[in-house]
Amino acid sequence: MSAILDKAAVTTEEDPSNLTDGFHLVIDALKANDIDTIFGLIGIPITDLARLAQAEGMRFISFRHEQHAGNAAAIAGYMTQKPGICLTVSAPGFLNGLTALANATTNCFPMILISGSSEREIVDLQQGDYEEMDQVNAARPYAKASYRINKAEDIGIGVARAIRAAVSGRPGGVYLDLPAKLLSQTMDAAQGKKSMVRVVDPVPRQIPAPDAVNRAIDLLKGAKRPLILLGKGAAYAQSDAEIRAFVEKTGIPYLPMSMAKGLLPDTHAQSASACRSFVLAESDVVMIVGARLNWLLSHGKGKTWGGPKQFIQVDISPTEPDSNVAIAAPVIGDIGSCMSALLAGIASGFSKPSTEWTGAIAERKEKNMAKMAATLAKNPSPMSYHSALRAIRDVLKAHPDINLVNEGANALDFTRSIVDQYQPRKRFDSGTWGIMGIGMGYSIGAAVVSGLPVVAIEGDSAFGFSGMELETVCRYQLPITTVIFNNNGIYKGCDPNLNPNKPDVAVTAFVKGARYDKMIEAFGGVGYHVTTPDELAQALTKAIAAGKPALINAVIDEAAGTESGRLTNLNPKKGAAKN
Ligand code: ADP
Ligand code: TZD
Ligand code: MG
Repeated sequence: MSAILDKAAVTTEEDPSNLTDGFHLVIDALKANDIDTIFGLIGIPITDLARLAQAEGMRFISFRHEQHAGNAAAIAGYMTQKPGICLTVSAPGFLNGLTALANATTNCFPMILISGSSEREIVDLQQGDYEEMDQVNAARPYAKASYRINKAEDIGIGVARAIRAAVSGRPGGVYLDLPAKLLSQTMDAAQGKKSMVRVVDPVPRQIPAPDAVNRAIDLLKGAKRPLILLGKGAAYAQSDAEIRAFVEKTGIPYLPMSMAKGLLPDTHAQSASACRSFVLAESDVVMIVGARLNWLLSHGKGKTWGGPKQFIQVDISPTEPDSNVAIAAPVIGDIGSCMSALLAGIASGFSKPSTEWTGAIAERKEKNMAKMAATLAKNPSPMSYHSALRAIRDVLKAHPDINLVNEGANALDFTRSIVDQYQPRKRFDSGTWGIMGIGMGYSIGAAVVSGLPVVAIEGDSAFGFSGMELETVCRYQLPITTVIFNNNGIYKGCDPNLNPNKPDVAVTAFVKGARYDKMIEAFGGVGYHVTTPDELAQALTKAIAAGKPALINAVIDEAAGTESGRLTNLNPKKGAAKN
């Protein structure tokens, strides 16, 4: 046990029991703000900080790679509106965590990456310190804010500043740099206690302007073919009742973005998910709630969006409207306050959309769903994405509160469209970047924060980015079932090497018939190897019931996927040039 855990071991001329140090002050500052969990990976200079956190009653979830600790922190932030905390060592550990910090910022998830750093004097003169790096500046472009605390007496205010920066307004990632020297600095314990800051109202309500609300309602009232688009900002806002009331009282059809699935149950009569292209193209007024018109929505223009349209945008960020197309009615504020104001605005009367519009949607929906049902009913061998997902969908129907983590290309696209969500903030996926590697980090974060089971549906490539964290899953005995959609590679496992004279396999191909189920067995978890939908359903049912670490290796037809999944249009193809 380290000396730092023993306050009396801090030696000084004065009475040592009256002293505290940077280590204790950091933990006290986090605890003062009800932060009870740290995700991280230890080493110089933060090992004792992690030990102390544990000793002082916090949970420290210790990972095998910082990126996954960072992803766990980010998803914890998204689920709770409190910043998730990731703790790493200097330079390489910090950089490993930085991908997660940047991903959190991109997705508007609140998190704080805290890294230890080396001697300022040596780093700044570039004299070659152990793990030397100017971390504050390296983090700045990828974070909402980047701070360094240099004095023990500033730890309280520094941590408060980081928390407020992460969760207020549009949430995002914050970097907090703790030099080694700061951690061992001592100060009077009573003064230290006084320097602690509990952040008052860290997520302040932001009430929209009444004229902005009226403008939006007027536009909606004049619409012939209105549509509501719900994004993950709407899920994050935890204003589920207001959003549902607004959707149901107006009778306007809605489309959830992938992580907004479940905000209203996917089986809701007003969901237009089954005819997404139709409603995007045909709508005349679109109200966007907590979503951005980025690439995921074709930037609000082009063929996807069909004829002329007017947009209402409900968002906390005043600079989001007009980022891609003109927004006729921006409503700026937090979604809870905005939806309440909009609800009040329609209280005096709102005519539901015409049956011409809702009927056309219902007709298309029915047709598309019948077509999908026929595809899902097939039982090819080896399994297709569809037959495997039919089995998973049916099992998960009985577990509406399960956390679903999802990444891959085809494994992501098909799961999103086939597996229904019934509750808000239960689907966590590759998000705004389409990033691979969030699988085990998000799963661990979701399991730790919710105490509920997680099912991670992973492409075999996607899983590889974080696969070593299976050991972490097993070490903490988390109720996580990982399902690998094993098609022997990226997008497809059967592509040829275009050069017939070289022995290497194609750039997309992996070892054929890999047994990922054996990986989890190495750490004491339960592995399943399945080749049919029935076997998959049985294994998943058993694994969820057991509530213990499990991995199901589901063999999928290696020819079933398409390159880049749904994103074929973004993938530049070589032209006429030979090879
Ligand atoms: P999606 O990927 O689901 O389309 P995005 O991440 O692109 O969603 O958009 C989320 C949006 O939600 C961001 O523009 C962000 O500013 C906004 N947002 C986040 N939290 C809130 C909140 N509490 N109130 C209002 N808007 C929010
Ligand atoms: N690296 C990172 C960090 N993110 C990425 N998105 C990619 C690489 C590129 N990429 C995708 O966009 S999807 C994907 C990669 C490597 C993996 C697809 O293969 P999979 O899924 O096995 O996970 P399917 O089911 O075979 O399509
Ligand atoms: Mg694959």
